[in-house]
Amino acid sequence: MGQNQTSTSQLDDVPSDPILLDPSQIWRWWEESALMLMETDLNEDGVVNKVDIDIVARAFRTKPGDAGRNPFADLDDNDKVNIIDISRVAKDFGKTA
Ligand SMILES: [Ca+2]
Ligand SMILES: [Ca+2]
Repeated sequence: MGQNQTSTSQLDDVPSDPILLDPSQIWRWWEESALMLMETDLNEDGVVNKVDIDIVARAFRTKPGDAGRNPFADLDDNDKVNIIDISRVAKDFGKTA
């Protein structure tokens, strides 16, 4: 009961009544979402998929200065490419810009 709310929106961050929103808020939200997408869309083809996971996987366990180091693969900027970075891409898997 009451659980049957398959709403049209999967965008939980967006207030249910967009008409009340200031347009600048919508833009800010949109820009933030786009930014998040770009972060895990490592080859910037507009979709987060296996290719992007491969990019992180290839840089796995690299540190700054290592061969194969890819700064973009270090998504949380802790100077290590590890499972946390891979899981970030995995979380966005299938998303499109
Ligand atoms: Ca991609
Ligand atoms: Ca990292």
